[in-house]
Parts: sequence; structure tokens; C-alpha cells
Amino acid sequence: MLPDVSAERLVAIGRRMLLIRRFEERLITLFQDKVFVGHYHVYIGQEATGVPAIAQLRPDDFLFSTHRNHGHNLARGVDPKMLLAEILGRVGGMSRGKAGTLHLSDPQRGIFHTSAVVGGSMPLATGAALAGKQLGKQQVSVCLFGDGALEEGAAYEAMNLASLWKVPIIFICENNCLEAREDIPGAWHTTCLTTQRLIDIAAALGHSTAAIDGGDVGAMWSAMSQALDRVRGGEGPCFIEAATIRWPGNFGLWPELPMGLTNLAWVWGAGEGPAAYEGWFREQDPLLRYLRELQAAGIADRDTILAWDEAVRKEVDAAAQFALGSPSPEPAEARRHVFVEAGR
Ligand SMILES: Cc1ncc(C[n+]2csc(CCOP(=O)(O)OP(=O)(O)O)c2C)c(N)n1
Ligand SMILES: [Mg+2]
Repeated sequence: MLPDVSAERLVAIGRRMLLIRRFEERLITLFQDKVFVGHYHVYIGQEATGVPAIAQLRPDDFLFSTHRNHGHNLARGVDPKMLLAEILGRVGGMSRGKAGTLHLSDPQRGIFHTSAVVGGSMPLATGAALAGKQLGKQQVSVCLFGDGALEEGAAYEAMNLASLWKVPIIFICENNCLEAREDIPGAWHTTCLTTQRLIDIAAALGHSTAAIDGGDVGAMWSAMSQALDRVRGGEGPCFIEAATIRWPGNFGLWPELPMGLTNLAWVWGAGEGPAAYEGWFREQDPLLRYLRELQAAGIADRDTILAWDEAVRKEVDAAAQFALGSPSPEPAEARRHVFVEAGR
């Protein structure tokens, strides 16, 4: 079901999801073209979680993310040009190319830290929430992380303290561990935890919880809206488990495009694409699911969606042109913006 908001907002969500998809697809092709090196992760297949959640934040709220952070940054309104330059390690990036994909930050947008250390953002987000509480401006700290973070001790300390201190924090666990379990309603197969329903962990620690289909924009919108009311009202932490089916390009060590670029023809019928992934296109892809909902509600027809796609692709082209035209940092830059200069 679509969120109960204006058509303008529904459209903005769809366009932002599309921007994330095309940006990440471009990033994969840039890597395949050897434009940059090193490990990186993409957010494709999880757009229906981050976009409706982050769209509801106030500009002064705090956002903490993980290794799968590009989509969260775009959802928060980070400039695609600067974001791509940062990911490629160029001086045009938000951190002058020194943070790279794994440590993106944009303090002006409340993105103080993303961490590739699994679970690493959770204590920091809890600390920010404590600051938010003490500042008394009803700022909320939102922490997105994967199911794997619940393997880490830091996650439990953070969740426990958040509850003890009743701080305004929303933990959003993006559980991309595949399929729903038929034997336990509301539970998902997880690879790394004995607990099948991750909200049970948070509930035991006193959090208010919600388990939703992370591919459903409306479900995420409503869970987040309720969580925000609760935490801004001083009622303590919330934990949302958003279950998503892992995107087929995300199974290997490196992201791949086994299905090619997303073919939007699947929104209004059967598009072209490898037969093996027809189920993904028809039922699981959260972007296609949402665009179909907009179409069925009469908010966007085929031509409108294609026009959005053209505009988004141009925005990604411009980002690529900017990032590729931006130089790498000078070697001497390595000694700047550090706590202690080497050799001192
Ligand atoms: C503390 C720590 N242990 C191991 C790793 C290596 N590592 C990188 S991503 C990852 C999987 C994380 O799974 P999850 O948090 O569910 O995120 P997903 O990639 O599934 O979105 C692991 C184990 C790490 N980065 N940090
Ligand atoms: Mg995971």
C-alpha cells in the first residue's frame, strides 16, 4: 500500500529510489572499467527501506550508516556529484577523497559517520542520541545496519544503553537474509544468528519493535512514522526489522550486474532480461514494485516514469563527469586533516 502522503511526496520517493538504482549501476560499470579499485558495496534492492525512512527525518536529525551506505547518503540528499567523487577518492568529494566509499560522511546533513566495521555505528549513534536528548531539541538519531551487526557485542551494549537512557534513537536493521520461513510466522532465514526473529532481541532489551517487509515503501513509511512519534515523544528507542530479499548482483564478493541494467519495461509488462531472474523482476525488485504501485494509483504513467528515468540518467551522467574530472588528492594531503601529523 502506498504511504498516505501527497502525490508530490510519493513521486519524490520514486525518483529518489530510481536515482539510487541508476547511480549504483553506474558505479558498478565504473569499477568494471577499472576507474577505481578497492572493495565497495551497493544498496540496490534495499531502496524501499532507506528512502521512505530517511525522507521523514528533520534536517537536524542524525544518520549513521554502514558499508552499504551510498543509498542512505543519496536518500538524505547528498549531492550525487560529490558522493561519486568521494567514492572514487577524488578531491571533489565530501571528504576531499580521503574517506572513500566505506567512511562517507556529510556533517551538514547529520551524517557524522559511516562505518565498515560491522556494528560499529551503533554505539556512536546511541551517543549522538544521548546528545540529542541533552540538547533538548527533539533531534533523533537513526542507525541503519545489516543483520550481521547483531553478531557483534557492540550492538548489544548500544541497544541496552539506548533503552536504559531512554534516548531518541531508531535502529533500522536491514535484514537481507533471503527468504521468509514458513514454519515461524514473521521470521526470516538468517545465516549468522540463532534468533530467527531479530525484533525478539530488541524487544527483550525494552525497545518498541516492528517487523516489516522492507520491499514495501508503504510499510516502511508507516513503521518509521510511528517510531519517530515515539522517540520524539521521549518514549525510548525503537527497532525496525526490514526484511529484504537479497539482490541477485550482491551474492559474490564484488557487486555484479548479472541481470544487466534495470529494465523499467517490467513495470508495465514483461521486459527483456535473463529468464533466470524473471521472478526478481516480477515480484521482488522494490523499485519496480513501487513504480507499479504509482502506476496503479494513477500517479505516474509509462511516459512519466520514462521521463524520470531520462532525467535521473542525466543527473548520473553529470555526476560521473564531475567525479572523473576531479583529481586525486596530492600525496601531501595525507598529512592534513588528521589528529596528529605523522612524525610528530
Ligand atoms: C567487525 C567486522 N567483522 C567482519 C567484517 C567483514 N564484513 C564486511 S561486510 C560483512 C557482512 C555484514 O553483513 P550485514 O551486516 O548483514 O550486511 P550486508 O552486507 O548483508 O548488507 C562482514 C562480515 C567487518 N567489516 N567488520
Ligand atoms: Mg545482511
